[in-house]
Amino acid sequence: MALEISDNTSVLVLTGAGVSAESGIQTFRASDGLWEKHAIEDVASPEGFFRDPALVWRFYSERRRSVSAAQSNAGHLALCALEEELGDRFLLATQNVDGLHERAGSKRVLALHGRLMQSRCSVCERPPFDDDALYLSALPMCARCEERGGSGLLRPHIVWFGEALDPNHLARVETFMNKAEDLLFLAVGTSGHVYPAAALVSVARALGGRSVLVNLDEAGNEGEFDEVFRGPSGVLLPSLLDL
Ligand code: BV8
Repeated sequence: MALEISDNTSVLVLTGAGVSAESGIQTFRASDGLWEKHAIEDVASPEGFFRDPALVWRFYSERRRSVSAAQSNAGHLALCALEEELGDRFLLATQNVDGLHERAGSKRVLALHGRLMQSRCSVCERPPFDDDALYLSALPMCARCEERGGSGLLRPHIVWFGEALDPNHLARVETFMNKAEDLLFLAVGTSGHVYPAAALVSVARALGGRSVLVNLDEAGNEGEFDEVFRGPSGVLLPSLLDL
């Protein structure tokens, strides 16, 4: 049942919350998912942040707390082993903000939707910085703005709905796919609802690439994939990647 990966195959992997589910991290759209308790627009949009920054910081602080206690799982490790084998014929674009791919050892990772363990200032152009602090009561303010006599609220370094993804990330994905002799697009643990990530399968197909989905339930863009393997990524990936 292993995927066909030959010496001229380039593998672009797109992961979503499902690949971290076996690490105990809640997904978004499951019945007990993260969005169940919070309306998306209230906690994952710039409007929601400016309306109630304390609520948003509580939401992201709770996620920082659970991610800090989490361990990478066999699905993360299988993708590390594939990267080891393929080198620059491997690229991992993740929608996850939990950093568990890097913690497992993945190097060639694009964090399309940002990083939970980084903050940035919502006012000045100070670059994002590592920050695993929990802000459950006082709102974090930017020290650099204060030095300049201003005031800037810190925000999680996350791409919220209605915000653009990093154009460099999208350019790297496009270049990788265009350069591939034999392209395999592998999506893992994503419901295929969020764009532009959910459109990558169509780009891969348009370039003549093969497309495979590994997912526990049916995904919104499932019909776009050549092959679908139903089940947990921590179980399926090691055998599909024949590691
Ligand atoms: C943008 C940060 C434009 C929050 C997130 C067309 C083109 C462009 C944009 C749009 C478009 N159509 C609509 C839009 C707007 C919007 C969008 O896509 N809306 C959707 C809801 C319709 N897109 C945007 O706003 C994007 N921005 O394009 O802006 C622009 C351009 C220029 C200038 C200005 C603006 C921004 C999108 C990013 C939003 N931020 N995250 C946070 O993480 O806190 S999205 C959020 O959803 C998470 O990042 C998450 O990763 C992502 C996708 O969810 P999934 O990862 O798929 O998780 P989900 O729970 O849904 O599914 C999990 C799956 O795993 C399930 O299917 C389950 O079966 C499976 N599973 C569970 N366990 C396992 C498993 N599988 C395997 N093994 C298991 N064990």
